[in-house]
Amino acid sequence: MDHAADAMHTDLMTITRFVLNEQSKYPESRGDFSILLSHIVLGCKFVCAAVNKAGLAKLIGLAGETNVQGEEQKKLDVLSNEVFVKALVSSGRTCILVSEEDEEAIIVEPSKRGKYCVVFDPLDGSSNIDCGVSIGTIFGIYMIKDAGAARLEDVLQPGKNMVAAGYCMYGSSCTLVLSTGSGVNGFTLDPSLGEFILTHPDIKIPKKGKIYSVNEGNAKNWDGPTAKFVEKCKFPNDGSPAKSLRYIGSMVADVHRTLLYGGVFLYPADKKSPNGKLRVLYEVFPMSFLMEQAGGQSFTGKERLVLSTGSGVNGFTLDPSLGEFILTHPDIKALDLVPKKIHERSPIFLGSYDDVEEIKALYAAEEKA
Ligand code: AFP
Repeated sequence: MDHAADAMHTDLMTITRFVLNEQSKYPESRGDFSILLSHIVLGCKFVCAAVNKAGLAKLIGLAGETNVQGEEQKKLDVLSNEVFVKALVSSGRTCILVSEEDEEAIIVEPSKRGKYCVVFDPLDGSSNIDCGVSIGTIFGIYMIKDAGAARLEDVLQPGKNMVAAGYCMYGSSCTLVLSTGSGVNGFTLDPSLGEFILTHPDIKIPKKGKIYSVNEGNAKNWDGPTAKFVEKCKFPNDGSPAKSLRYIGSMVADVHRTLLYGGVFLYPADKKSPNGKLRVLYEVFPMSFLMEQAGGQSFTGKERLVLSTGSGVNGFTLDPSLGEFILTHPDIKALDLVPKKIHERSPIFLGSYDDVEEIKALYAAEEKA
């Protein structure tokens, strides 16, 4: 009998045990984060069950409302949002919530407040629900010092200030991928136990990938660097093989594949949508955080412009002899972006380190030209 394999099957690392282990490394910790996470996990389990039952329970269909982006809301979006908001508020560990489905941020009433701000998309990719494609929940967590004085500005922070980020994918299996700032780990829901079990420890994205993932239907409106990059994926001029195209149109599923197999996911700016489509706080930041933690990188393509005001983090250095700010850091990361509005959008290029490096070089070349 293979006792080592047997031990693996009987000594289960659940997500709760994993987070408690992490917590024990910080003796001053009071367990607030573990409690918050257990409420997020509960929300994910609930949504997973609802997604699985959707066809049967006739949950699919319009709820008769549109969300703040003017998109049609489905019943499952409404339900998922309610579940997460209630789970997060009842944890007693949150003070500000920003949801893709709610126009305004929710400021938690003082008696239920804790020190964490959670930004989330309760059901991303919901236009795919009707055909059973993988969809997911995305979340990012900030921590503030004084929960009593919580203000909206507390969530308008760069993504690098997040203390944790993750997503849960409702697909052929239900997988929760989490980073608390020291690597990325993946947990799969064992339906018979009702527990997320560590199945993908210490995920590292391949340094270079063989896949690119983009909505090519927007190609006629792309800017030069995006068009050049995609052309190079298809017709490489350095002797390397052409990349494969994979695009689901559900960010969690596309990013999950990118994280595990390598390659690059892009939702660039185009002439019709100069800021791209994806939202900074609850799509771009959490996914960028995970990518960086897994050894990849993330770039917005236009960070230099956003940051050229000289406030906060930027890529310009004053040359005193010229009296001019010179571009010195053309590769500022997506996580440096400082959002001004809670539902702000940004272009995004994320994935394997070398692939994103190529995109950055194309933007830097255009900047120079
Ligand atoms: P929906 O939630 O409306 O399905 O949008 C999904 C999404 O926000 C993100 O998950 C995808 O990556 C992206 O939009 C797909 O957008 P396109 O349909 O324009 O390619």
